[in-house]
Amino acid sequence: MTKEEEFQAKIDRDVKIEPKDWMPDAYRKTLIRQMSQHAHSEIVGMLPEGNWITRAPSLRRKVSLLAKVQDEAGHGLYLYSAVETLGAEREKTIDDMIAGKAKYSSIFNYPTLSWADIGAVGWLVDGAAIVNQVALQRTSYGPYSRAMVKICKEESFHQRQGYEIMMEMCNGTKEQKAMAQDAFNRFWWPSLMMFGPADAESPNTAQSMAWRVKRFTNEDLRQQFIDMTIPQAEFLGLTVPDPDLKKNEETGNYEYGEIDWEEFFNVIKGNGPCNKERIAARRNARDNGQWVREAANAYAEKQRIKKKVA
Ligand code: BYC
Repeated sequence: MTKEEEFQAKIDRDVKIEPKDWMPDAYRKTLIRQMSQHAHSEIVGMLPEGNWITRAPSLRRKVSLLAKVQDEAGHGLYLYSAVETLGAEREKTIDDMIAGKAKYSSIFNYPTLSWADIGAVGWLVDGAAIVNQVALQRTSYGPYSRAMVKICKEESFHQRQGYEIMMEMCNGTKEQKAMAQDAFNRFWWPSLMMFGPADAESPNTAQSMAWRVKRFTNEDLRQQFIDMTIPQAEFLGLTVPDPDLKKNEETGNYEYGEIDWEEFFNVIKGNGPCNKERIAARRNARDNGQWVREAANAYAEKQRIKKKVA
């Protein structure tokens, strides 16, 4: 058996690949691409929500939003550490994102215009993230799969935090219900786009499925999310902004209208409503944090020399 065949046989037996194991270069590259983009998404995802921390309507809401945003920072850090186990440099992956060479999730290029958007983000965006990440708990690369287990536990609190905001607004005044509906209208379609292009338009899916990096296709996960979310929208008394949505009684799945793929590709090319603002915020954070990284490295170096001398 060649090294490649041995590797694939291991994958087929569902044995996890660990950092020191032999792996094809293309597998390593795919993981670095997906995992670093996942890490960037967690960090950029803090921005639209962070926007509402100072304006949360009560202390209780502020505390839970703060905790959620802090969790996202943690998720980014686990994922950057997992990327480093593949030999990639964290700083280089961040530079690639700032230069527009590496992506982050399209969803974070939409603005959060009202408090109801914080409800919609928790409910829909974290809801979509959970569907994707529950599947990734079984991904073939050990460190990624283990990071996902911890992340999923925290995401379910995030989703409930969002849904609770939506429940309260939908049971509130007419104006609050209208705000919830407006947030739903704006976040529904971009949430569906989070799962990526249709399978026929997804260049990476076939190989990633064969390597079990991805356990389901983009369309399978999107369908799972829709089937899970429609009953939740009905419970809230919200109208799904899709006139073509209907349940197929035979399959039990909801059939949905055409996704605006032109909008999606435009957003991932850098032309969404907030792309420039998000990248500028990340660039500032990198540049303003440079002295902290230099000081930390200098301190670590000093400790290393001290140890060597002693
Ligand atoms: N946005 O061949 P495809 C969160 C790109 S954050 C932008 O299907 P793949 C949270 C794709 O990268 C959730 N780009 O790719 C945080 C590829 O371009 P490149 C983040 C997208 O990798 C804070 C091209 O389109 N979750 O949970 O097989 C607050 C062709 O696509 C998107 C993850 O990152 C998109 N939506 O499948 C709240 C999950 N979709 O890379 C919540 C991990 C596609 O060749 N990632 N593209 O230049 C994945 O599961 C997969 O990478 C994807 C895409 C399903 C996203």
